[in-house]
Amino acid sequence: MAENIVILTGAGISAESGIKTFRASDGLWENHRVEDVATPEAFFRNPLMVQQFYNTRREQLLSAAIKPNAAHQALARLETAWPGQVLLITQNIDNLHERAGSRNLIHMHGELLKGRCQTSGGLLEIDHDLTPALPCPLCGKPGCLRPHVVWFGEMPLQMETIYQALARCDLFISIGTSGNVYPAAGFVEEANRHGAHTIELNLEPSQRLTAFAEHRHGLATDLVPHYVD
Ligand code: BJW
Repeated sequence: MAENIVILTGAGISAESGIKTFRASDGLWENHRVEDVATPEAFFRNPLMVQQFYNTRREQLLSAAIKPNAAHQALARLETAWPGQVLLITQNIDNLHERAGSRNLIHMHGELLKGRCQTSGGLLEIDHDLTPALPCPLCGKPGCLRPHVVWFGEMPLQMETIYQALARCDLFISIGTSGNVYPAAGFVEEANRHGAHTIELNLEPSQRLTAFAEHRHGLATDLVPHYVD
């Protein structure tokens, strides 16, 4: 029977498409660490600042310059060609995996091009700036529509499906993530526990390096097509 593959991606896979990673030396946003902006407390205290963080990133994602790269494309090819199951779990809120053609995809930290009504939980496609004064199209309350992203202290999305897939997988591949943020940083142990082969593909050794059976270091656009094809 064909092997089941689970792939976890992080900001490093989109770096060569022109999207900044979080923890690189130039990864600060207007001198704020992501840990200080991406929290429900920050949104409560200063919704304008947090909305601006996501407005800037949404505008960038929608610009013509940002496109899927060879690593996103290689993973989409793998999903089509592989006889077993390939589940792609991304921590990224950009849409570059789906634009490259990946379909069996979980956005565990949400999606930049969606907003969520805090009253009803309903989701909306968003291609414009959000501001605290804007009435929510779903419930009418000003400032109610928030970015559909998972902040620190919030539960990442589709965790049950993810843990079920990790329990069944034969191969776990982690690409372009620093291994600083849980629960994603713990997926390698879960895969190990269930007997999967585990491999890290990253620019540099991650925080979780020693948990992986195998690692390769370099640019995602080199490593991923080479590994997959
Ligand atoms: C390249 C490259 C190239 C560059 N090619 N590679 C203490 C211990 C353990 C846990 C906790 C703790 N205290 C608090 C926690 C929990 C907390 C947490 O992990 N905090 C840490 C800071 C310690 N986690 C949470 O709160 C999460 N929720 C939670 O735990 O709920 C409870 C729960 C319980 C039980 C089960 C399940 C849940 C929620 C985390 C939400 C994270 N949200 C963010 C922001 C929102 C989305 C957004 O704005 O985009 O998500 S934070 C930010 O970090 C973002 C990312 O998805 C995430 C991960 O970052 P990533 O992708 O790894 O990026 P970088 O920049 O760190 O790394 C990039 C890597 O790429 C680097 O290694 C480069 O070398 C490499 N690279 N160029 C290949 N060209």
